[in-house]
Amino acid sequence: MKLYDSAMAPNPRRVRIFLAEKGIEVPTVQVDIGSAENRKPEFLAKNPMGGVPILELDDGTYLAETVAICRYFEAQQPEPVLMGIDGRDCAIVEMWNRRMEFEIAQPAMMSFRNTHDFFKGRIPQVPEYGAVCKQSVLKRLEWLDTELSNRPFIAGERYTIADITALVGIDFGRVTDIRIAPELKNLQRWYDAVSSRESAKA
Ligand SMILES: N[C@@H](CCC(=O)N[C@@H](CS)C(=O)NCC(=O)O)C(=O)O
Repeated sequence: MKLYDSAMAPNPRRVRIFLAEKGIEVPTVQVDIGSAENRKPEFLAKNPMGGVPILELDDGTYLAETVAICRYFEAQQPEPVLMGIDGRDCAIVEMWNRRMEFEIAQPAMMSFRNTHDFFKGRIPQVPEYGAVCKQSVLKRLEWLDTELSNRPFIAGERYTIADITALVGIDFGRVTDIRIAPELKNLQRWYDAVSSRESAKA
């Protein structure tokens, strides 16, 4: 088994944190997205979408999509449970993880992709869209602060994949100056707790 990883990129970090929480070690191959290695035919043969992470299984299967890779490891090693304990709980965790993807992590990445020199000439950039995404994340952080007034973690009483997605999205937002405003005390309390876990170093 091999994880195609990229040290600076947010989605691979989500998988690395997930693995660290489970105490699973997987050999990694660094993909240099700076030199667009992920857009070369050899990589596209593994993942036609051209994104990292990818997990190569021992039977030669390539799994792409961060959540699909996490789902694989959750099934292989359920403890500690990060994606829900029963049907109801799995649905709640999924609801929150999707919200963290769609409302925080994805727009933070879009803010970067549409405004940063890194992607100039690689993808069509619409800087105005990047600016809208940034403002949208900032509004959603205010909302998340109110949600976190009555529970320790994003999806409830336990740390889950939704916390990983939100943490990585917020950390990545720093590249385009997305920050937790000082008045968002609940969010800051949550951020301090999740970012001080050993797994956050992954
Ligand atoms: N939907 C995919 C997104 C994968 C993705 O976009 N990965 C980024 C890194 S965070 C990437 O490979 N970027 C380089 C590029 O698009 O050229 C997932 O959830 O894993």
